[in-house]
Amino acid sequence: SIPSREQSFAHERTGHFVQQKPVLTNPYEGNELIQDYILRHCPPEHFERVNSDLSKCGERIVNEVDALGDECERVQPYLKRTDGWGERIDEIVVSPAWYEQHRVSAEEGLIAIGYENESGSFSRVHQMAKNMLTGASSGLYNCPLAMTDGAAMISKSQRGNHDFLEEAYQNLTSRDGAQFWTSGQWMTEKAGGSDVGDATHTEARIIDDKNDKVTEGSRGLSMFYLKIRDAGGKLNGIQVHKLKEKLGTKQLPTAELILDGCEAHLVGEPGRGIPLISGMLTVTRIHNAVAACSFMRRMVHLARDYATKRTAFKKTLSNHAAHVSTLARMEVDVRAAELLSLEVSRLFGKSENGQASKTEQDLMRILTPLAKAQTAKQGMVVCSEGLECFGGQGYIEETPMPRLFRDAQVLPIWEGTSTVMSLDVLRSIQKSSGSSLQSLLGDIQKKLSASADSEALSPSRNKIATAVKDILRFLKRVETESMEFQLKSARDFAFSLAKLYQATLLLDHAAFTRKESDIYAANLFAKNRLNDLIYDYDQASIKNEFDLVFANYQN
Ligand code: UCC
Ligand code: FAD
Repeated sequence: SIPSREQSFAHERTGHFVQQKPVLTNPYEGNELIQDYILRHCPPEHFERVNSDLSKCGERIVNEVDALGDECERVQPYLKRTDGWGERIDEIVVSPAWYEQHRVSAEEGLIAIGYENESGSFSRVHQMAKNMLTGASSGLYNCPLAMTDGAAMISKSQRGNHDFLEEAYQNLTSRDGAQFWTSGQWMTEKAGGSDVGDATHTEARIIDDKNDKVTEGSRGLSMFYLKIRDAGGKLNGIQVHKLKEKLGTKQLPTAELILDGCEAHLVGEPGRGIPLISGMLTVTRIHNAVAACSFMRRMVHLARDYATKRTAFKKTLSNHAAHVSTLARMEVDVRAAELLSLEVSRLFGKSENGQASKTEQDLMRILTPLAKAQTAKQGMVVCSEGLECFGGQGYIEETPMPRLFRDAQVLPIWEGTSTVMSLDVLRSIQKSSGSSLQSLLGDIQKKLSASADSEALSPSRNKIATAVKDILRFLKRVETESMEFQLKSARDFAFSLAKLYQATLLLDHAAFTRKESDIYAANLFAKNRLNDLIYDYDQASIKNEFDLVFANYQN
């Protein structure tokens, strides 16, 4: 008889195994640190409103926003150069989900909260905490929102001098999706983005003015306000040269533009563009830190859930101490980043409302570049480690992990690279004749003393006290060194200060909550992260490092 198919062939069996997915749950309800921070700092009369707004937003993220964010990644923007008849239109086409993110952002008041000022100076914490929750689900809409916030802040402060900014201010801060505007921030030209003074080639001319002298360098830069389209809907002298192909941020169109015959209005004084835009950069750099927290927290949130669902070697990952230890280190880094970002937001709110003391203003100035640089680097590390926590699944494109990983990589680059931020830390110290640094060190001492009654926190306190002594010793020596030496050490110095301050915030937070997990987090961060502070070199290292890098280099 003829053998059956079953008997003749060996059949491959794929089995029925399907891995259970990690699930996103309400990101506010799942984040005790943000809740405790709000409990501590929110004026009691505003607490219920802020708390329930964040909780409701957390539900909306799970039920609506996160899926829109996924769609923004799937349906990416493209440039439509001409219409069907060949007329040049330079239209950047984005997904419907991108427009939905616009509506949601307006309705949730992701910009408006900072300007309605309902909770007074605490409104900025409320706003930034909300952006921290939504960011990872926003399909990178948090990028235009950051720049919108910067533009809203400038419009608010300058609208008394320029009538045309009133309309902008009203629209940039609207809660109505149809009225809400977003803004870009155009500083970088093809020649570069760090040294803006040298790299800017676009020239502005006053209409009918015959004087065409141009001032070179950053003293020749001014700020302008322009609308993208005229009343008839035509582009305002703007050509979209191309959309960039990027490693990440694929949801977000990034274009090279040519401004030719573009009508723009001068804002502020001619030649004062850099100092004026610096205020805007403060806002966008805080958003950058907030975005880093959002991406990291999402990785940890999903990795924690996955650890309870994925089994290897007969146990869930949550029962493998080595895996939990990896998660714990990520958790501590995220907490440190969240505390630093919330603290800068709190100081920013106080400073805007005229309630910041001199010390708080100093802190705000020096902590902004420190927070931008440090959280961006932490974001990359945590998103990379987080991806690995899912094993091969972390590498699968349809999951959120590759997107978070790619998008985190931009955070140290745009809004000023890590080195540019470190130089800004030095600028803040020099401009304040040392006062910003003294305020920072003074605040650390204050927080050390305030926690003195907690024996459980002594490991963290001792580590911080030793690191402060080392930094003071280094600063004493630096005074006698060359400018080149100071610039060389700026970056390591900035990261050391940032970690030191993060350790201090964790200590201070634990001293407030007295929760065992917070105490453990403070001690663990101090133990792991204050060990590798490197800022102490000698002058010879400049030449030694040059020789090391360029050994055998031939061009
Ligand atoms: O990348 C961009 C957008 C990306 C998307 C945004 C998303 C955000 C988060 C979303 C997450 C998903 S927009 C491009 C960003 N570009 C930058 O950040 C530029 C980086 N380069 C710098 O920051 C440089 O340090 C420059 C351009 C500021 C250097 O310019 P100068 O002119 O050489 O610097 P000076 O001479 O030191 O400073 C000129 C003046 C001084 O004031 P005066 O004239 O009164 O003495 C400085 O004190 O500007 C003042 N100044 C500042 N003031 C400079 N920096 C600051 C500051 N940070 N704060 C206050
Ligand atoms: P460079 O300045 O060439 O930096 C190269 C390296 O040199 C870096 O490691 C840097 O740290 C180092 N370096 C530079 N100066 C010094 C120094 N003095 N000492 C020591 N080291 C130094 N710009 C906008 O204006 N608007 C936008 O909307 C915008 N969107 C962007 C979107 C994306 C996805 C990206 C990637 C960039 C965007 N940018 C935008 C530009 C961005 O702000 C710049 O790329 C960034 O500021 C860095 O400038 P650069 O590319 O010229 O790098």
